[in-house]
Amino acid sequence: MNHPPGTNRTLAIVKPDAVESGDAGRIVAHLEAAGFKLKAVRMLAMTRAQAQAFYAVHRDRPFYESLVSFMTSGPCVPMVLEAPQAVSGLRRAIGATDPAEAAEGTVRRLYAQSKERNAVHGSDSDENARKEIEFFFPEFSAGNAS
Ligand code: FUP
Repeated sequence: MNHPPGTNRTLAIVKPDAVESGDAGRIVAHLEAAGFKLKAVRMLAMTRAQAQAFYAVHRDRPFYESLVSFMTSGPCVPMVLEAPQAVSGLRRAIGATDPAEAAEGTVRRLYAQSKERNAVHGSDSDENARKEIEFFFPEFSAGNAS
């Protein structure tokens, strides 16, 4: 393959709102049907420290504290997904941050409640995908995963 290691993988998270509403399985099935192969998955309740670290890039934004509270309000389901052009493909499949702006048939359009409680996360670049995969799956770095 021509691409650097990891560029065909991305990280998705089914967020606490969608786990609570019982849509986690449907969201995984939606992504599998969209062509992503599930390579790793786990469920955890993030600590505040984990959520703060995961969203550190947003720490100066007005929604940061609320976002951290939401992301620690219940368990979430991070997963590693594999497909050609995984990062851009997942962003397309999940839709715009605000479900009111998300395209028809996208995960957020189907399952999200608001811009904050928006059902799912998807890495926004290959570099962030590698970092975010490492964050939740340290055993699954590009070097040692098959
Ligand atoms: P996205 O990459 O689509 O998840 O969106 P952003 O990186 O812009 O935002 C990260 C997370 O912050 C979103 F998933 C939800 C949250 N957010 C808010 O709660 N309010 C906002 O106004 C913008 C983002």
